[in-house]
Amino acid sequence: MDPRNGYRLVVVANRLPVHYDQSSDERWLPSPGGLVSALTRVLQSHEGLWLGWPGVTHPHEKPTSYEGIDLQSVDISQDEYERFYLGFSNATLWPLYHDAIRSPNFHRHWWEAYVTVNERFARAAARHAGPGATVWVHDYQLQLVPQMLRELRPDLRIGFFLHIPFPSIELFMQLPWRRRILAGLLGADLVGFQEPHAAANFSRVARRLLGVAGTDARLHQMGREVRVGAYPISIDIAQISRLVHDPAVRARSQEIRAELGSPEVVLLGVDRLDYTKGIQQRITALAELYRDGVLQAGRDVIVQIAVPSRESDPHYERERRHLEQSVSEVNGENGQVGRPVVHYLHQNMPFEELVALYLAADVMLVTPFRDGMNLVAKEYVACRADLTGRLVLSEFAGAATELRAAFLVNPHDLDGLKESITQALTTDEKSARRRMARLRRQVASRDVFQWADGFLTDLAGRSQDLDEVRDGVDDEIGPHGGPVHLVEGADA
Ligand code: GDG
Repeated sequence: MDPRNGYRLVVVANRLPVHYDQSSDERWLPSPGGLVSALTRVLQSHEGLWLGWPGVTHPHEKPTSYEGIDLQSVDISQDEYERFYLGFSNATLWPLYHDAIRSPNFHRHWWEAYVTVNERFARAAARHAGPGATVWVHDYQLQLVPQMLRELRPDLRIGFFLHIPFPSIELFMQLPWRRRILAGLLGADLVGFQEPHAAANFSRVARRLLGVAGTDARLHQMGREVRVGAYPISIDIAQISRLVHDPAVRARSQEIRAELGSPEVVLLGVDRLDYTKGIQQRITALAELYRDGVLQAGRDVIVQIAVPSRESDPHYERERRHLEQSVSEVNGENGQVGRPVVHYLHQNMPFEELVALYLAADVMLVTPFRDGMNLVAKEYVACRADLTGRLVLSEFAGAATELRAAFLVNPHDLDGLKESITQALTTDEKSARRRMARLRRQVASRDVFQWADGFLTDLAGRSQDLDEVRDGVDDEIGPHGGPVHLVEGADA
């Protein structure tokens, strides 16, 4: 491909797949994760371009390539960082789309910055995409880009995928700019969500608010057809399998158990430190289980990894303070010198270490109040090749739509949370193994590469008709890894 004629495939995401690291000589380091691997591989095979913000407001030098793919930076000023990123993206849309578990703030000057930055992304995509190219736009920070881009470049094929939940109509209606956001998304040819329920929420609110015609799967907007579907994201299963069978990782997992004092049971939580993840509530439930005698100091140990996130945001800072206070209270009441009951780490770690932790954990606690998918749940399952391990999973994580064999829980219900953890701890081995086998079959049915291929295949229009796929599939996952058949709990 000759970049002067434009790229055949452009991924547009708020962040580039690299980040600036001041403590490193290399400066630009890869941002790890299955999504980055999947999109990188797709872009490599199409010689495509990744367009995004490098994560710093005034980079001295900009990254131009990563793993053989071209990168194009979109700049964001400090003022825009505050209004577009911290403000509208993370303090308006993020809480609103996560069931408003914190009150969303609505400010016109934040919205203005959101429009300006989305325009900049759309113009950059329009500049770099070749004739008739495919542009895949990602996530809630860029919901206006599809329509803006279509106006600039009607020849493009545009896909949009939302990584977080799409809220119920009642909540979405709160948004003062709700029509603009909907119109922005309807600029795409295919709008993808993590769950059928989210897809249905979107189609219904589009019909109600904009009077758009169509079904939950197909909408008709100004003479165009917009397809809507669920494409539940997955993980890099092969990478995890490699690590699970790596002797060094296995040895490390045993070492971790020894370092924890060789307890009988290790319970693990791994989350970005975010109020949506329900970490605080989980620690409260665990503290009560120690008090009730279900958990015993010395016998049962908790490891909570809270990955630093959005640290410049005062809400996140407060969340961290509360959490750390709770952790210290549980340890104060139940721990011994050199033997805390909660091992709390507020840090990033290499993925190998994370896999060693997954291998070391008997019970995995994934209890967000709301989550688009939650990849940690799938990663844990992918690690348990010997069918050991028990997964406690929130009903409000997108992953619960697929992982029905987990110990499902409503994290708002503290007693229910305690009961589910107790059930996970006490269920007999045979039925726990049966559950894990079912979970593993589900996770193995599609990896993140099939997810990306599935979305792009449908965007290219080469796949079966979406409705046909829906009508013809009984289990949760369709061919090409998506779309997904409507499941229990989704509205009729
Ligand atoms: C959004 C949506 C949706 C965590 N700590 C470390 C580390 N991780 C990796 C995990 C996992 C990923 O980060 C976290 O993924 P989640 O899905 O849990 O969460 P979000 O960051 O909230 O992501 C979410 C996702 O987008 C994808 O669509 O599932 O619902 O909110 O892969 O392994 N990786 C490394 N070190 C760590 O310390 N290397």
